Amino acid sequence: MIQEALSPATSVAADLQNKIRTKKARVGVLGLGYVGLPLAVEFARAGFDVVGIDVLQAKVDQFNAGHSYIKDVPDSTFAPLVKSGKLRATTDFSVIRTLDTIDICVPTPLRKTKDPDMSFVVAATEAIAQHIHPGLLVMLESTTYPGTTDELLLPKLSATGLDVGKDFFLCFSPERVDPGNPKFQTANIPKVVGGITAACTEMGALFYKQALETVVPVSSTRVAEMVKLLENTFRMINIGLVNELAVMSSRMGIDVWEVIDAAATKPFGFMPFYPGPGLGGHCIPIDPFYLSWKSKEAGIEARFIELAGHINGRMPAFVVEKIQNALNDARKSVRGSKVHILGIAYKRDIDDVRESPALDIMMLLERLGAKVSYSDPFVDTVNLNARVLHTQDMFPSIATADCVVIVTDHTGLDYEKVIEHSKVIVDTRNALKGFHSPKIVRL
Ligand code: SAJ
Repeated sequence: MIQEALSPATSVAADLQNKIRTKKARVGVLGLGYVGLPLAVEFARAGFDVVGIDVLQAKVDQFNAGHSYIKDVPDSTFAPLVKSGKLRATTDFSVIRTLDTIDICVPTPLRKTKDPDMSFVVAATEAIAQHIHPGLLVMLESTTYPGTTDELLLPKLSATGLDVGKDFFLCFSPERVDPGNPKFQTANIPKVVGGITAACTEMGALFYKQALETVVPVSSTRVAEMVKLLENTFRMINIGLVNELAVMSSRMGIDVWEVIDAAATKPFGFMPFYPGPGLGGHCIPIDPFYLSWKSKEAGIEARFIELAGHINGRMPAFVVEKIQNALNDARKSVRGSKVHILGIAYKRDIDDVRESPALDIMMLLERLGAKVSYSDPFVDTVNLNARVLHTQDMFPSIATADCVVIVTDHTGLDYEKVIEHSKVIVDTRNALKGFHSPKIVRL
């Protein structure tokens, strides 16, 4: 039981535990994006008073007007919580003085030089240090390199004179939000949590248990930080493997999609990944480089990650090569040809274009002199080479294009009609699985 684990001297801990158990703890979430907003909602739904903190006044205003800007949280859930007063937002960080817990859910992007940009985490930590008080539970959720919590956050928070594990509690708990996932959302995704001390871990686990279905305590913040990096590096490496297999199979005249489908019949010891035009999103192409950056500091070269990054990074060029060959077979040069891209979001059925390989493909095509256009039902406009492109009506664009390229396989498109109206179509996602036509060029 938690009680035995804490010495009587930590009445601060006992008091905080009690507030958490009785749901009287005042919960804070710093950073109201696709991680923070759903987390705030879960704790408000569990009965806590929750304050969201964000630096963007526009976000705070929308939040307080009861409008959820996160697709996974419908207004029908969100608005009543705001209306009831259980959920509110502010840009005023001094509210931290009144809080009992605070979750940091701010971005951890990569700089162009592929090293971590910790500026958002540092700013959040410094704000918390400014308003910290005895009895505060601090949890970092942003994906980061192992060592961040103990090397970056702990010194800043301890410099206030408070003792970690006694006066305040500090944990890392990786966010595992998968935007748009119909089956797994914040409440039912198992929650890993590791603290600086055992008392911290137990406090963090007690906290998350109040609102989330499954909590997985681990022995330290570094273990918890590494868990998330393993999860996403696993994906990135395996996607790199099948992308390399796709390039090999293309040269050997083998249908890589058929190979993977047949391998996936193995009922154990195999998990299918699929080749594609490259790696997009704000997790998979980014997170593994947090690990390789940190491992370099430990004198170890993360060769798997670097190699997979190279292979995945080359896929847009491989797709353009396929397009060039398809046009060549039609006795057309890329220069002057009209190439129409179907789908530019980084994965199907979402509107996010961050790191999308479609943008790389379009830039490469323009550099070769092609006239590029796109249709994407989820993405109205996109910035390309300092220009704003708008999504075009699909079928009129396809009819006049010299080559159509499926880069994102959004569901619900009439692919049979797409084939019918295309002169030639490069399919980078096997969206045309089961269709047979000489017009189709598969990855
Ligand atoms: N991709 C492939 N082949 C695959 C799978 C993905 O080329 O077999 C591409 C996608 O098209 C996309 C990129 O990789 O461009 C990333 O796709 P993803 O399916 O990994 O989706 P993400 O980036 O939204 O990853 C998130 C992650 N969630 C968190 O970090 C909390 C990841 O851990 C999830 O496993 C993933 O969603 C998921 O399963 O959907």
